[in-house]
Amino acid sequence: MPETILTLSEEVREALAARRPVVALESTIIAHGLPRPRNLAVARELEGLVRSSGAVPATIAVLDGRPRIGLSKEELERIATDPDVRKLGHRDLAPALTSGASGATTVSATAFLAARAGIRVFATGGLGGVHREWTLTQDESADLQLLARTRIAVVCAGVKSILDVPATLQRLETLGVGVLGYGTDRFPGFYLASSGEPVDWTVRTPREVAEVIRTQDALGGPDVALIVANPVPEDEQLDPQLHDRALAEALAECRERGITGQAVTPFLLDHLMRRTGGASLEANLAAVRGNVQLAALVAAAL
Ligand code: PSU
Ligand code: MN
Repeated sequence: MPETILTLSEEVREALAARRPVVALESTIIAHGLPRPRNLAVARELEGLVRSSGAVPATIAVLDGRPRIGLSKEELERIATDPDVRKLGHRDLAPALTSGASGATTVSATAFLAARAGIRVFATGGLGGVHREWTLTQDESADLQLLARTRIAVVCAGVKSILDVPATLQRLETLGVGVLGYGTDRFPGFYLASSGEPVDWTVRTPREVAEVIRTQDALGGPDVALIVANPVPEDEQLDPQLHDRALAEALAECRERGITGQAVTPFLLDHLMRRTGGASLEANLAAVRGNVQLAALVAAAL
């Protein structure tokens, strides 16, 4: 993609040219996944954690119709505070660019743009996936299909527990997306250290993850993502019983209010946060912090 379409910050461009470690970060979690004004503090904190772990952060968003890879302080602030910032999946990019819109990028749009910019490692909280009641709504996040066509390693705490986790794991298998458990043989449960579902492959160090990425590159074959599933530390997870209660309520309310489409994920995340007295937010943040740090170490090991 020509640079006239993709705008890299000077820092990111220099780091990539010098083959220094770079970690892509998504912006939907900032604009639509976290409450204000905490979201801006978190956005800055995550960039700081990437730096202190030895890599350059590249937060990705679309501003005034231009995809930005790496944001200035002011641009990050805009994403966190401007109420008109939209939520952009990868299918939204062309119309957003054409109309000069501004938007935060989801996992699908971020992974797409990061790969175009030549970034190999991406950190987020939890991936989108197959929603519960999929048979009624056909709601499956575009994250999965995009990751099935994009060569990038995504460090995440599993998929959001608001989803149908076994169905999502099955879909990842069907799509041929590799999943590594980091220090665990259980797939993480986003707010919870474990979803209870098994993973087939366990790795224990950033170097091992980097070796799998290198082997994938050496092997060639279709461009496909590698998911590095990194659990939230058990002492920082949400109380599992509180989680199950609050989630059942949130799902019921979502159904009663007839919320659909892009609004579903932000609604459920926000409802859970209020219902758990903020505890789900703390677990979410603990997971994301761990992920950005691990992603930086993996990028450095690469
Ligand atoms: N993880 C979080 N908070 C979020 C998201 C993920 O901790 O807000 C966002 C990601 O950007 C992900 C999106 O790509 O939710 C999925 O939304 P949907 O289900 O509408 O595809
Ligand atoms: Mn959806």
